[in-house]
Amino acid sequence: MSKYDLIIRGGTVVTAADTIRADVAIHAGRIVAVADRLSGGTREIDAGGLLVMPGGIDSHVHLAQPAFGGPAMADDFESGTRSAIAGGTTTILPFALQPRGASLRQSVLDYHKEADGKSYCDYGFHLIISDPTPSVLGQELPALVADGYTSFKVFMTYDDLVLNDRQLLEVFDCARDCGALVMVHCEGYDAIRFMTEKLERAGKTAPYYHAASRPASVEREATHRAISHAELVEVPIMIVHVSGREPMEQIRWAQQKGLKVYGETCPQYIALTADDLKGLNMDESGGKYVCSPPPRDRASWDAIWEGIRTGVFQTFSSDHCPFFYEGNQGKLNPKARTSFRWVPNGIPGVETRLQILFSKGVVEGRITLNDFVALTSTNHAKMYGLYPGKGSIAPGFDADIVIWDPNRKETIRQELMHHGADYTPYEGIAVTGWPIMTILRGKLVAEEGRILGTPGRGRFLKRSLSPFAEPRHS
Ligand code: DUC
Ligand code: ZN
Ligand code: ZN
Repeated sequence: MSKYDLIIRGGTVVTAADTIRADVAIHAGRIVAVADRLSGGTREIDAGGLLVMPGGIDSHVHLAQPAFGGPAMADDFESGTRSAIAGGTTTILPFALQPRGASLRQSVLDYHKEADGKSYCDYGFHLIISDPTPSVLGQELPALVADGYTSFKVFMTYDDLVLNDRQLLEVFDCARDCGALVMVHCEGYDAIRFMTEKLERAGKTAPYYHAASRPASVEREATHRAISHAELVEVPIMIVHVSGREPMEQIRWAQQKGLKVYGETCPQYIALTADDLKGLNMDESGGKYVCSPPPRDRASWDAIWEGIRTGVFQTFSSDHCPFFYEGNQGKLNPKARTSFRWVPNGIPGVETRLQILFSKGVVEGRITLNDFVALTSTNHAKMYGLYPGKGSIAPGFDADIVIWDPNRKETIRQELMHHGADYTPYEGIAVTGWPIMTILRGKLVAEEGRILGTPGRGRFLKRSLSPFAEPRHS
């Protein structure tokens, strides 16, 4: 009988720390050996000339979420996780959103129903707290954190989600008490409302004005406010989807003060600009790029790279939040044509996250291979209570692996995608570096765009408390 189920032979194994030529042996879904020359596998994969990296972990994904005030999402758990594995990602952390007035526990159960039996990759849930009542903060949230939902997101904007300052403080305080990590969407509600109404009064309703309605100052102000509240309560926070210099500098300032403030950024902030929202002659095709915070400009790309290179950002996530472009559920729905404010807010990206960072980061010489692994996998596992177990290639870790061709040139296009959306906002972007095989707990689940896994193979992950959520003074 063979000693191992699978040996990945002859590749270059890359972790957040090391780059080595080695074979990887897998047994019963786990990595059991990484060594110069291994033998005794039932099956072998020749990875000569290829990189062998931890499968991507995408800690910011929205699936089957009743839209930010609008139509149904383009991805359920089946299509969204299919897209993830096709792109080399083996674990995602989507959100379980609490609608106002609803029980948090019931909301979590509802999302489990959406995901159970449908997922191609492993998944956990962050919570979204929209209604921090005394019973939510006193009972439901601490119980859910104890049950393995150890992080949650709060919003400083959107009619249905926004928390006021007092509520933010209450929620931060609760997170501190139960050891959860808080993710904060930093854009100021009142400023956006003010700008939106002013633009609409001036007839400026095309998708492009979405960006004008929430400029960098709005994100900077909210970032600073969130940091100040977190400082008051002495709770660590993660500022998600940072779009450019001004919020990046707020996070850096906080980190230099010694506060536990972390940062996440996303492909749209190094690959898209607000000009994409103009579409052709300011027509509705700009709606394809409507997401929040909006993409800014090329100088912002440079600021994001500065933040990535200097360690201001720990995670690079997709913020996959897919909507159709065409049709009544899409970005072109009749109401959305009346004003940018009704365009469903979000873009797909779980399948193209790795390629964009690899190409613009590693191939263009901005980051190392090890940085790439840290930013796309290891740091997500560490930040959100999945480490050890996920996020590296070493004995004892789940055999979640992407085998990657660093030289393969491709152009991102919709026909290559496996998501439910009818477009990709990254259409036409040329990249170098592409996933060849995706392995989930030892099983080959995607190869060269072909899906070999099955829905339901992905497991729910109960997560530990994050060491990054421990208060500074504890
Ligand atoms: N925030 C997200 O995290 N995703 C999509 C839209 C938004 O506002
Ligand atoms: Zn957000
Ligand atoms: Zn998001």
